[in-house]
Amino acid sequence: MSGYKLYYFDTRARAEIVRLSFVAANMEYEDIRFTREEWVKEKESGRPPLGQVPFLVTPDGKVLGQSQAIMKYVCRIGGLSPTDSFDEAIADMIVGGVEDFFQALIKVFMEKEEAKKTELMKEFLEETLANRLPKYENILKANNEGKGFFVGDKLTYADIIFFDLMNFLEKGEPTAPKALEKFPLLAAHHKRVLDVPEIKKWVETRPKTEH
Ligand SMILES: N[C@@H](CCC(=O)N[C@@H](CS)C(=O)NCC(=O)O)C(=O)O
Repeated sequence: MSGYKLYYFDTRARAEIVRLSFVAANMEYEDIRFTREEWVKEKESGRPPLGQVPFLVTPDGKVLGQSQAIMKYVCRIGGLSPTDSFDEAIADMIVGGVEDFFQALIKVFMEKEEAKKTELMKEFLEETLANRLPKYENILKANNEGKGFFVGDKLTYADIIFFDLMNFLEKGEPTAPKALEKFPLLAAHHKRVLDVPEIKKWVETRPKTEH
């Protein structure tokens, strides 16, 4: 029986939350990075359930798509899921909010005209993100005065996905995201996640890619 296999391209983007979950849970997996040509063949094979990457193949050959579903599955079996039902709902609310950010960012990245792209990114940082971050600071503060993690008393996928979004905005540079400068609790939370030894080791040694 082989181990877990995660398939994606040679970028962080949608797969990084799964890679971070595997490393934080101390679970072995194979990080398989398709070239575009390999992906075309793989897609034609019909194996990816929704015709997309990332997808996961489990040791017993089951296949799962959608990055957030894979992240939650890995965290569930790796002990990084909330145990209380309401905490789980809060964690999922955080995941949904990060997806809102991602959708807004996709619009920025799809824009071909440079001037318009710069304008959209400015709008994303100064409006979309700036309006939402105080709300994330409040959510964090509501749990243990903001001294720990988003829910419960240990790292969960809610912390991982938020950490990864901030990394993404900093082009993969993990330390002190500029967006969190005015949010001391979120900035300290970011450092707390980065200081998880397995996460620190991974972000320091992972392949350097643009996205
Ligand atoms: N919501 C999906 C989005 C997946 C997605 O858009 N994947 C893109 C790469 S980021 C893809 O498969 N592109 C290749 C294709 O569609 O052929 C997720 O989070 O997994």
